[in-house]
Amino acid sequence: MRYHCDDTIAAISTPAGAGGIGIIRISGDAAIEKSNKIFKSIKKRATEENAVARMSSHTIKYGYVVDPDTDEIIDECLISVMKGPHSYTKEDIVEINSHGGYAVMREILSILFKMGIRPAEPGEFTKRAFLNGRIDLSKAEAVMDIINARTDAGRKTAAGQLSGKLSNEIQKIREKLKLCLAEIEVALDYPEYEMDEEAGDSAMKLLEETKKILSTLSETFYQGRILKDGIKVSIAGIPNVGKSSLLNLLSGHERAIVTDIAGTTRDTIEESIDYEGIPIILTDTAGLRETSDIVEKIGVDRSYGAIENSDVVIFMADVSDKNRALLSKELLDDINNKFESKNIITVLNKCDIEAEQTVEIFSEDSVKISVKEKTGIKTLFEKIKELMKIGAIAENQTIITSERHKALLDNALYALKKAQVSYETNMPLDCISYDIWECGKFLGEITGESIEEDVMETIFSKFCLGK
Ligand SMILES: Nc1nc2c(ncn2[C@@H]2O[C@H](COP(=O)(O)OP(=O)(O)OP(=O)(O)O)[C@@H](O)[C@H]2O)c(=O)[nH]1
Ligand SMILES: [Mg+2]
Repeated sequence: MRYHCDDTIAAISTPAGAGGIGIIRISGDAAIEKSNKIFKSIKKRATEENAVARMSSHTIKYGYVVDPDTDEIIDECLISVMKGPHSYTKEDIVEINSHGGYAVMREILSILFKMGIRPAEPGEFTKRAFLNGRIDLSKAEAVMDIINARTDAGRKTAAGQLSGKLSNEIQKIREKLKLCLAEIEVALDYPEYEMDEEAGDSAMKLLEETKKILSTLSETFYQGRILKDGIKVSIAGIPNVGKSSLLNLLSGHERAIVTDIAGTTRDTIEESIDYEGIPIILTDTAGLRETSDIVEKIGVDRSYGAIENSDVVIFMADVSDKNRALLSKELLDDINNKFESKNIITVLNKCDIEAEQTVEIFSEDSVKISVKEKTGIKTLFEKIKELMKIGAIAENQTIITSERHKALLDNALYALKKAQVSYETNMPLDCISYDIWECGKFLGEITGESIEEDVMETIFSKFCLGK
C-alpha cells in the first residue's frame, strides 16, 4: 500500500530547548529538491553544486545551511538522505542535523516553509508510515509509548508491541476466525443441507478457543496499565508517624518537610519513583485527625481523596508508643471499613524504638519498618508487587497497555459470545457469521486494518510534534 501525500512536511524532531544538536526532519516528494537549495556542501574547500540531489540513499554529508535568497549562512550542519520506500515514512526523507539552538532551528524551518514545505502536524511522520503500510496502528501507538516510557518495564512492553508482538497475536486470532467462518460458509453455500453437527461443533470449538485467547489478552490490561502508568500508592495515617519521612527516603531527597510536630504536612505531595523498573507514584498525605483548623481540614479531605484514588494504601502506624499505636489501630479499622475494596498494607514504623506489646495490636501480616534505620523497605515493596500481581506476568507474554485496545478486545469477545448464543438457539447461519465477522472487524481496528478516519486522527493527534 502506498498512500500518496502531495505535500512535503517538516518539523523539529528533537525536544524543544537548547541542545548540542537539533534535527529537522523533512518528508515527501520535494524533500530532496528543496533541501538541495538550502545546502552547501564543502568539498576540497570548494562548494559542490546540487550536493543533496547527488547523494546516495542513507548517506551523510557535511556542509552549511544557507538562505537561498540571500546566501547567508545559517549554520554548519550534517545532512542525511533516506530515499523512499526505505525510510521511516516510506517517502523521501532528508534530515538536517544543525546546532540545537532555538533560533537556528526556527530559521531553517522558516526558510523551508517559505519554499512551500508545510509544518508537520503532531505524529504526522508516523501517520504517513502507517498510511504507507510500513507499520500497523498498534506499532504506531507503541512508538509513542516507547518515547514516553519512564521505566524499564514500560519500555520493554512498548518495545514488544513495536516489534509486532500484539500484531502477531491479533493476526493469529483472525486466522482462527477465518477458519471458523469457512466452516460455516460451506454450510451457507449448500443451504439444502442443514449445517451438519460435526461442522457446527468444530466451528464452535474454534470459537471457544478464540474466546479464551481474547479474554487472556484482555485481562493483561490491568498489569499493562501499571507497567505503563505506574502503581498509585498513598501513604496515610495519624500525624507524626513518619509518612513524609518514608516519602523522602523512597524518593531519595528531602521532598517533604519533616518535623516532630504533629500536623506538619498540610497538603498531598506526589513523587514518582522507579522501583526495580516498576513506576510507582507515591503520594504523601496530611495526617488524619479531627481538627478545627480550616487549612488542616482541607488537607485531611485531600488525604481521603488520595486514598480513594490509589491502587495501594500504605497505612502507617507508629509503634514506638502504646497510646499512639492504639489510636492508629482505631483509625485503621475505620479506614478498612470505609475503603473495603482497597489494597491496604499496614506498615508499623519506628521499630527502632523498643516499645512493649505495641506490635501485637496489629495483624500479623503488617510490615515492620524503620525509616530511620532503613529497614523493612524491601519487604514493603514485595508486598506491593504481590498485591498488584506484578510477578504473575510471564516473561514473554503479550501485554496490552492501551485503553483503546482493551475496549476493542472486549467488544470482540462480546461479538463471539453473541455468535455462541446464536448457534445454541439455532439462529440462521448468517447471524453467526455476522457476529464472527464483527469480531474480526474490532480486532482490525487494533491493527488499523479497519479504522474510521476520525479515530485515526484522534490517535495521531496525541503524538508529539516531529515524530
Ligand atoms: N525513631 C524514629 N523516628 C522516626 C522514624 N520515622 C520518622 N521519624 C520521626 O518522626 C517524626 C515525624 O515524622 P514525619 O515524617 O514528619 O511524620 P508524618 O507522618 O509525615 O507527620 P505529619 O505530616 O504531621 O502527619 C520526625 O521527627 C521524624 O524524624 C523512624 O523510623 N524512627
Ligand atoms: Mg508529613
